[in-house]
Amino acid sequence: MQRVILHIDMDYFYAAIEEREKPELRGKAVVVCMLSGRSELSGSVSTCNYIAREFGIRSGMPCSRAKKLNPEAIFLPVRKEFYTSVSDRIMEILRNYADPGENGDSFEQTSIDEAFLEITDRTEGDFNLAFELGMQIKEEIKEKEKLTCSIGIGPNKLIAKMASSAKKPDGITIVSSQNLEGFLWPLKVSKLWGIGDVTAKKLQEMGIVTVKDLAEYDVIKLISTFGKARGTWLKQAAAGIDDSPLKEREGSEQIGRIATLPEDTLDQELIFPLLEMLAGDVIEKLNLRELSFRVVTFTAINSNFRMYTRSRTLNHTVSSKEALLEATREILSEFLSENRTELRRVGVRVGGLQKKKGQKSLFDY
Ligand code: DCP
Ligand code: CA
Ligand code: CA
Repeated sequence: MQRVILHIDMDYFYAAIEEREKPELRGKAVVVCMLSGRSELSGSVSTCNYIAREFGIRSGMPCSRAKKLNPEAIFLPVRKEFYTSVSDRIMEILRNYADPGENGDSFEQTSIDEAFLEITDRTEGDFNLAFELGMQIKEEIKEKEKLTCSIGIGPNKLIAKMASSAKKPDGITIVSSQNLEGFLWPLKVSKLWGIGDVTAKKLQEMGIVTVKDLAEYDVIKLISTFGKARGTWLKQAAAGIDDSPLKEREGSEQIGRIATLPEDTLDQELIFPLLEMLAGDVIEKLNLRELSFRVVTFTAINSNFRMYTRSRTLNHTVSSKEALLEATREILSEFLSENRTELRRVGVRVGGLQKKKGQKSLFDY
C-alpha cells in the first residue's frame, strides 16, 4: 500500500493564541517577545502574526528592531506554559487521527506546534481520503481551539513536511508520487528539509540551484564533497525519497489495530466479533512486551469516511483481554446508540502503557 503521511504546523502559533485570548488584538500587528528582562524590549521576537510580517518583522530579530519596523505593533511577553497546555490539547486531537500503530509508531510530535501522523491504514493509501481527513482535522481544531493550521500530505515525512509550508496560513497541500517532481524540482535547494545554510552555500558553489539540479547531479561527486552518508542522502532527498519512520515521544506510545468490516453496518453483533479479533491482536502485542494499559480507545470510520474516536480511562492499569473487551463493548454500544450512519472500518487501541508489575508473592497479601 502507498504510504500516506500527514504533517501539520499551526499558523503563527503563539501570536494566534494571544489573538484568540484577546479579541481586541484582531486586525492589529501582534508581536510575541522573549524578553530578557534587562530593559524594555531588550529580547528577541518569538513570533508575530501575519499583519506584523507585512512590516518585515520576523522570528528571532531583536524586539527593538521590530518596534522600529512598526511602532504601532502590540508587543506581548511569551507565556510558554499556557501555549504548551494549548499544544497538549491539539496533540490529543491529532493523535486520534493517526493510525492505531499496528506497524509501529504512527504519531510523532516534533515541536510545540508540529506533528507527523501516519495515516496509511486510515486512508487505505488513498490521497483523496487523506485530503478529507486533513479537512476534518482543520475543522476540529478550529471548532475546539479557534486556531488555524497548515497541513501537508505526502508519501513520506520529507514531502509531507515540505508540503505543509507550501500554503500558509490555513492551507492544505497534497503531494502524491504522481506530482512529486512537479512540486519538488522547481524549489531552491535551500528549501529542501534538512539542508542548512552551509550545505546550501556549498551546493550553490557547485552550480546546484534548484532541487532538480541536485536530483540530476552525479552522486559520486556529491559523495566526494559531502561524504558517503550525506552525499547519498542529498541525492535521495532531491528525488523525494525518504524511508524514515515516525518516532513516538517516550511514554506516550499507543498500540492498536484497525480493520474493514465485511459490509457497512450498524449491527453490534457484526461489529463486535471483528473488534474482539483486533483486541486479541493488541493483547498479544502487549504480552510480548509485558505491558499493561489504562486507556482504551475505539475508532470508527463510517460509510461517508467520517472518523470518530471514543476513549475511556480505566480506574486501574490492567492487562487482560477480558478487561479490554469489556471496555470496548461498552464504548461500542454507547457509540452505536448515538450514531446513525453505517460503519465501514473499526479499530481499538490502548494507551497509558506501563511495564507489567512482577507477580505478587503470597506474603504481600
Ligand atoms: N518560536 C520561537 N522562536 C523562534 C521560532 C519560533 O519562540 N525563533 C516559537 C513561536 C512560534 C512557535 O515557536 O509561534 C512555532 O514556530 P513556527 O516556526 O512554526 O512559527 P509560527 O507558528 O509562529 O508561524 P508560521 O505560521 O510561519 O508557522
Ligand atoms: Ca507554525
Ligand atoms: Ca512549527
